[in-house]
Amino acid sequence: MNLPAELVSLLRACQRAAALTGAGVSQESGVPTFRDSQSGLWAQYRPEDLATPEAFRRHPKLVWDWYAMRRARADSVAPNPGHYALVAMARQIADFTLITQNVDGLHARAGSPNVIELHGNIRRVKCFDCGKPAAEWHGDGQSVPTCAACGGLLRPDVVWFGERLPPEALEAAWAATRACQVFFSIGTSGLVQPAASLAHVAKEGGATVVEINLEPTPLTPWVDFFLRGKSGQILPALVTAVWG
Ligand code: BV8
Ligand code: ZN
Repeated sequence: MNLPAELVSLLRACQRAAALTGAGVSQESGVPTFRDSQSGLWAQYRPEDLATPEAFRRHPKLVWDWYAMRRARADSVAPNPGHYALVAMARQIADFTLITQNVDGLHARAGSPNVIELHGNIRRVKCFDCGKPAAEWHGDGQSVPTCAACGGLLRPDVVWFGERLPPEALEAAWAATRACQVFFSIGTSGLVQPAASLAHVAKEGGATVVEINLEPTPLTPWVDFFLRGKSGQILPALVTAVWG
């Protein structure tokens, strides 16, 4: 893979970097992206129509089951070489911050420390009414489990459309993005806000922006380097080219 020599030498000297990942980095692990057509039972639904508080209020069992299926799939797959390359990169760059939109927990399973999860984590469950986390729950398959503290319905601890991102995660992401010398946008279509604004914040802060994606996105015209291809192939090649 021919990687730009300028980027390789830039990364060798880099002290502060940030990376934002999207569903594309989990695609090679077997987790469908949002842009992929939903498979099977879910073919007739759009994620934007299920990942909302309104959808949960209207059809709690349908939404709960959709996440139960996605949680089971996340548990059944493994991190891919792209996840592991980001662990290696964090060991080489003094100040490296990994920010993800993904809720599958694969970065942590690959060994990335301190992942900033902008949109929560599908493995965590909390009460829709009182917000109390639920360490365990007993789904009988017929009804949505309820909160031990208040009897409210349990929900996945993810950020739905129309919901606020966790303020501390968003603040940490903005701070790392403003401070970095190199910003990676990896496997994301860059359509969902406010995550999609991070690359522009990095650019305004004078960082070099590197995009890794199978295809161009709305961000591509703005970036300094666009590495077209699979993140599971490009990231390991980049780590080898820069740090051996
Ligand atoms: C908020 C968790 C306000 C849940 C997610 C107009 C109308 C309505 C709303 C809005 C609007 N305009 C803006 C909004 C706000 C909305 C938004 O941005 N909507 C979009 C659709 C326009 N944003 C929100 O609602 C956010 N909250 O704004 O709150 C507020 C403020 C104060 C007080 C109260 C409220 C919340 C957004 C978070 C939503 N939750 N996920 C769940 O997972 O179920 S978003 C979810 O979708 C993901 O987390 C991710 O962020 C997004 C999918 O994006 P990607 O990760 O990029 O994945 P995608 O499939 O799109 O693309 C994959 C890419 O990978 C592709 O480019 C592909 O080419 C590439 N690829 C594929 N394979 C590979 C690859 N690349 C490399 N290698 C490969 N192998
Ligand atoms: Zn409760």
